[in-house]
Amino acid sequence: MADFELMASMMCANYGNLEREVRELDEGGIDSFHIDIMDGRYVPNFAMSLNDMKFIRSATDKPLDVHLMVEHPSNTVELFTRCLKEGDTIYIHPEAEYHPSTTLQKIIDAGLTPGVALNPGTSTESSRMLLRIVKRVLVMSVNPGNAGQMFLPYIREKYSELLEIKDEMGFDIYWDGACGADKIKEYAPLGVKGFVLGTTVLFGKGRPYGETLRKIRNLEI
Ligand code: S6P
Ligand code: MG
Repeated sequence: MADFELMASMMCANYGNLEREVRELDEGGIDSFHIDIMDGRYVPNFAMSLNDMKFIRSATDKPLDVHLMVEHPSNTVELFTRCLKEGDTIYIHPEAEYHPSTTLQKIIDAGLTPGVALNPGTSTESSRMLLRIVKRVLVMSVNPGNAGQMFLPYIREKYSELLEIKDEMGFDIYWDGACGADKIKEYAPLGVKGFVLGTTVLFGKGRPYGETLRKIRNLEI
């Protein structure tokens, strides 16, 4: 089995004690923290804030994986880049931007890892040129905006297309949305590099995070 990364979808965490959540995930072996930023315009929801992100950045040394679901991220991306460090990633949605490659360049110039997030309805072809610039492609398996949604099976075709071209174009593929152990078992061996874990498998299960993460890594659930 190929190595794969597990990232925690922090919008699903218990905000009654965010510090404890970060510590338990960190000590439990999470690889990185996925931060969903929503503006109520690009998606019909508000999720985490810049302040939540800053707090998590200060509470762990592990990488942050920042998913910007905002209109025109070029207007605000520096608010995020200046709080992050090398090894952290920022994803933008190409259709939320007039000039996505300019915004990606800002992320690169800040010394961070650039990524694009592709919605279920966004084709590989429409973002093809950007795939040469980015290091990571976050493939949405649900429409952006909420946790706890159903997996959309038609996105399987996009995974197949991206797996074909990832090595030549130089990016890694990450899974976001409705990710269960079944998807990891199927897609990690095919070359999907990392998986965002939310309510489907990690949060709200009444089980210590470390135990869930160990079982997923050992493919026991
Ligand atoms: C959705 C967001 C995702 C969710 C994740 C939650 O807009 O980008 O990162 O937080 O999908 O996981 P689950 O297992 O509840 O779908
Ligand atoms: Mg996300």
